[in-house]
Amino acid sequence: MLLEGGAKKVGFATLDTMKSDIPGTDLTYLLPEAQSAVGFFIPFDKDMIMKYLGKEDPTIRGIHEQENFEIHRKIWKASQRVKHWLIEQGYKAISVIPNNHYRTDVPGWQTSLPPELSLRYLAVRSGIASFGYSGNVGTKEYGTAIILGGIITDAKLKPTDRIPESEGFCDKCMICTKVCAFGMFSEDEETTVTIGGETFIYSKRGPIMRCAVTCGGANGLHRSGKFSTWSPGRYEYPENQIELMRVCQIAMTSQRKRKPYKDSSMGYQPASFNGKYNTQLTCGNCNYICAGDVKETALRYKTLVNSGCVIQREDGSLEVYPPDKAKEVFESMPIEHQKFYTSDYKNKIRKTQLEKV
Ligand code: B12
Ligand code: SF4
Ligand code: SF4
Repeated sequence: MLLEGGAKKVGFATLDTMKSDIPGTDLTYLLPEAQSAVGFFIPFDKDMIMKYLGKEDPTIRGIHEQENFEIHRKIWKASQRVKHWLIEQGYKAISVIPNNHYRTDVPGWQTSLPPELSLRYLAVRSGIASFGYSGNVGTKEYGTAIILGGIITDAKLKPTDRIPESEGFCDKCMICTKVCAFGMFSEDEETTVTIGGETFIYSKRGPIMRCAVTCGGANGLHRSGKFSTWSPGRYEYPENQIELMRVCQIAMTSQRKRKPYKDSSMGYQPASFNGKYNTQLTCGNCNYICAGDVKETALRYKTLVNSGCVIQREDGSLEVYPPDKAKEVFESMPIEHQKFYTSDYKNKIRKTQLEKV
């Protein structure tokens, strides 16, 4: 049923194989009677990834966002079909909401975003994918550009084996570490987790806010200044936690004052904002860059770093220019508009006043 619904690989885990001291692996949180879980994934379209990374034209962001939502919908539909079938057979079953749903019983969940069940841990333990250095999981065929799904049940399913470490797709080329504008994961430190007696290694996570402020669309400019995500935000790279919190506060407040991107997709409402503000997807670079094949990954990287920088006009439309031209066009816009995208504007106002004097 899952394969019919678009899944490329399906695996099984049990209470034993998911046993660990990490709360995100606890199958009984969503279903107290749980015995097993089913993990699966659906990949992104490879041509669309190239268009998105290459910012082929300003309409691509919206088209890609729709594809992303559509894959999540497919995952939900396929999970629900299996869930209902299991229930008809007399078992208990529940589908895992694939994203944007957290354990609201954990104090401060709005910033730590604890999953009800970590679909990555389920994926690696059930052997449908393995960890990439970025923390995204993937396979040799699809790289990390896959979206995960899961179903929990009290049926006793036979577990499938993990992918042995030596057979994983990640060759530590480290390209994924070069594409995150705000450096969400470490280039040299690793995290080790043990699940059901098996050990998995990936990069040490930085503060979640490094991703939230960029993937959430408030910032887009890469620390190199040479390319951006699809976000027109142009904030300085925060070197430490205090700087990060300062940038987050300014960038996220300003983001709410920007016009929505004028394209075919209006985004979604993140749970952590109480559904008050819409977010339009602008990054996912670490997820899309890795093709699972070193040559293809290098080509995607070349495409991204040469894709230019995005700016937003007063009417909400996005435009893409080479980095220097983007800076020039941005700086030619009224300061009242620039202030929604940079924290530099106070210096600019001061400079303009001085020039007038
Ligand atoms: C929370 C979340 C985020 C947060 C935090 C990411 C993170 N690393 O945890 C933010 C907003 C930053 C984020 C970003 C992204 N995400 Co996200 N996200 C999730 C979510 C809901 C849970 C992630 C998770 O499992 N974290 C746990 C582990 C893997 O992360 P960890 O920090 O190393 O875990 C430590 C602690 O968090 C703690 N812990 C783990 N679980 C729990 C639970 C509790 C209760 C507590 C207290 C602690 C705890 O113990 C761990 C070891 O120290 C899942 C959906 C789901 N239900 O699984 C999607 C998911 C992981 N996201 C996904 C994607 C694609 C992204 C992005 C690419 C953004 C995008 N455009 O979609 C980026 C990638 C960032 C990166 N390099 O990791 C995909 C990943 C697909 C893949 N191929 O791997 C998922 C699986 C959604 C899906 N259905 O496919 N995400
Ligand atoms: S880009 Fe892919 S293969 Fe290279 S280090 Fe990152 S996850 Fe591993
Ligand atoms: S989704 Fe973007 S901002 Fe978030 S960790 Fe990946 S590259 Fe960084």
